[in-house]
Amino acid sequence: MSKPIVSVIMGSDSDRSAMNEALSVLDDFGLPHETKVLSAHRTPDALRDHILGIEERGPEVIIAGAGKAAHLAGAAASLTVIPVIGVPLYSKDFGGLDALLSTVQMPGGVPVATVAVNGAKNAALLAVSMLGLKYPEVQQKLRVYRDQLAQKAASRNQ
Ligand code: RP5
Repeated sequence: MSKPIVSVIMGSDSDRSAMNEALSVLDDFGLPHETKVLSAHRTPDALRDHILGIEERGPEVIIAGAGKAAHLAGAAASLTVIPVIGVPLYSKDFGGLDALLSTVQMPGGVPVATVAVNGAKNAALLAVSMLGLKYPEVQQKLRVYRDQLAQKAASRNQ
């Protein structure tokens, strides 16, 4: 795998630190990814071009993180049939509840798989899980990861 297999987009440069958790998981699993700051509100044309080009570039899953009136994941989902995982991001006024509702409350027909507020790590793990259906080596790495999680939890009881 050398072409990007996951496309990670975020609404603002200020989202980078929260979204880095997703990039770090993708790196750990050896999944090539592309990253771009794109906004449903500030750069709608660039977002559209980016999403419409995705099938040609290679990504098979999109992770979209945004805060406040977080329409990025939904707007991306409206432009492609590739699965979109939305990451609602924390902001101080409403603690991320605004972004959670904006991301998760999609109208019937255009779903966004939404993780918890600031759940970029889980978004990447969900992408890994989806890709594992197609790539056995990825699924195997996920099994090992889960085994390690279980062992770590069990070791705390010893
Ligand atoms: C959203 O507004 C972004 O995803 C970000 O979480 C939030 C604030 O953006 P900035 O004003 O910091 O650029 O669109």
